[in-house]
Amino acid sequence: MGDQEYDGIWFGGGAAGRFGAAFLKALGGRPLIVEAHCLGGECHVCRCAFENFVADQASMAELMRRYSGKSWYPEIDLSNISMARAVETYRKVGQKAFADTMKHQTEIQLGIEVAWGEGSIHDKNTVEVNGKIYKGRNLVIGTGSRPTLPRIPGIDLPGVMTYKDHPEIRKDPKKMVIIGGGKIGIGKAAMFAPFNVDVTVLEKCTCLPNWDQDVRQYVARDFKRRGIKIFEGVDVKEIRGRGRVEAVVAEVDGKLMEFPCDAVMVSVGLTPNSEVAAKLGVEIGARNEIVIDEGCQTSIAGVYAVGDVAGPPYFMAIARKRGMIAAKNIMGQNARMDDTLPLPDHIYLPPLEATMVGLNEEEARKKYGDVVLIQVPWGPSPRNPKPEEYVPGYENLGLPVCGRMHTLNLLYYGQGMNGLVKAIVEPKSRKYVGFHSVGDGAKTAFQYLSYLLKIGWTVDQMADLHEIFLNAEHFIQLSRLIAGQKELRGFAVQSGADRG
Ligand code: COM
Repeated sequence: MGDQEYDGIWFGGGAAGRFGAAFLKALGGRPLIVEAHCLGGECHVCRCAFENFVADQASMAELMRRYSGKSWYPEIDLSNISMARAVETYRKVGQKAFADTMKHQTEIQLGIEVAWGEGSIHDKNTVEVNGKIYKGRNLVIGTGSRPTLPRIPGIDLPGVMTYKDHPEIRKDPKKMVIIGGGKIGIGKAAMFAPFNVDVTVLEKCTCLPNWDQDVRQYVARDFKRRGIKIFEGVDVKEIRGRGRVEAVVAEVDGKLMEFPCDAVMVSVGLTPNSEVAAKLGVEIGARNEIVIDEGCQTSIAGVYAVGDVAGPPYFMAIARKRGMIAAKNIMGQNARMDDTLPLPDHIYLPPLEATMVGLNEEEARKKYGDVVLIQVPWGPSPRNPKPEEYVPGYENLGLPVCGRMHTLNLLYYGQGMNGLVKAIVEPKSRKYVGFHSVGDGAKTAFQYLSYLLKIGWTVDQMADLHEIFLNAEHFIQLSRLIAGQKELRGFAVQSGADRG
């Protein structure tokens, strides 16, 4: 290897490129990152970090609305709250601060070389940036993905946006239509609604199709209560407007309907940015992704693809892990993606959030027949509970959400606003097969629950852990309540009732 040659040129300094390059360096290799905009990719600009910020602001707004004038809270006037002002704060400080951190961490702390500028790939060993040629033994493409834009008339009208435009909002929408009820669309609906935005979600098939039925039902009820409308089985025909979006026209139950709006958020999926690699002749798949093997190697030796550009799952952890795997392989190891580790998933539902890992109940019943549910709330709900009212005789209804602010959800006891906890267990082996939660703060636990699923963690092992009570997900204490059962049947066997 010549002096000027890198072990790996990472084309794109997003999550996959940054973590991959860091790993390569840690293994003794010499990486170069080529990046035009900012290290860390879209995360802090308009995705994970940004969404986390917005969801947090939306949670505050929603809780203020709920608590206004109740218990010890004063009446709070929310008529002037503004999503545009919230994102302005992020734009002014958050985006820049995160960008600085990424730059400092990468270039100074880790000493990784970065060629700043729009690069072009000449061949698999040669990249040009600002007229300078860089040579590498390996090329790693990590150019990310972009929101998929369906071919609908009017898609280019001002006022039509995607997640990328969310931080750029300068004026609050009044009526927003969200096209697509996946995790991004549902999350955006829950983020905009607390800011006095009238939100309608139009979904072609079913919202959140892979999620557990109880979580989906929770979201449906919660949205209904909050006035967020959901239409499923909808075929969007057109976005209408003279010079700016004014309505979405869609076929619903065989009838054409018009949904007036002043903003449209399109969230129908992601398309990998693979065009940059086309001239190398790497295989491109049906989703426009660069096809890779389990070692992140493309169809051409010495060319790797990492992160979203290599197709789903589009998940930060996968992007970073793909980067790490490519780095190991460049350094002569034989690293493979471990697909035995279940991938958790998460949706922002301010003031709460939903998290899952493993099988949902339907999948678990299909696979194992009978399953045991460790679940709260569990059993019937009171008919017409009123705020600030205790309804006697209903166990568990106030339990799931025990985060700091949410303890005041006691005001809404029995009203189905406190989230849910659900673990699914295969009774013969006593092993968990899935965990689900709607709550606040539980996602941290799911990072580790994923590994417990992989190693076949049992109810009995869970009952041996040390919970820090009160906690965000309750799996330890709820499991302990039934772990003594010789033949595992859940709560029903103890109460004598069969309500599970
Ligand atoms: C986080 C992006 S903002 S990265 O994964 O740390 O590069």
